Amino acid sequence: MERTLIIVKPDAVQRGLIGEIVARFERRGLRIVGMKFMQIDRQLASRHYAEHEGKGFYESLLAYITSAPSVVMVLEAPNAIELARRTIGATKPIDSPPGSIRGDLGVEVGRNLVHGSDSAESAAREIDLFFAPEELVNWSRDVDRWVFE
Ligand code: D4T
Repeated sequence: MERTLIIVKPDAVQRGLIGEIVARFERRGLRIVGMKFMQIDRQLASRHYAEHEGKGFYESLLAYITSAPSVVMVLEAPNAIELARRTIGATKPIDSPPGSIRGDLGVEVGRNLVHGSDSAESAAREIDLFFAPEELVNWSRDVDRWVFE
């Protein structure tokens, strides 16, 4: 089992797309083990995006992610990180195939709707950043044997 951190970003929340986006991960078969509605503050945003500090888009990235509430989730499945990345699409919506979240719903890189961890190291760091251990629920679904081999 692998875990990944997903952020349904402020543009998606403002556009009323929380349900649409969560449903795509749910339908695919990823198991939700944590979820909360929160407004990300600048300190948390700068820790999350530390690797981009100093880049040209850094300030607008922080302004965007802190501009309105987000939904933050931890999802679980075998290969959850790659599954979620492919469900999300490429960083730029224009490079994202139809069928992906960004390919179906997005236009610009600075309004790309959703974040997903890009490696096992990032996932561990990001999950720890956004969730206390007791906020994550270890459980199994009755349907799991029809989704996981
Ligand atoms: P996130 O991290 O938001 O899921 O996006 P990605 O994992 O797909 O892409 P990333 O880390 O390379 O970029 C983080 C974030 O910065 C924005 N961005 C990126 C931007 O506004 N302009 C740019 O040129 C790039 C490369 C979009 C996502």
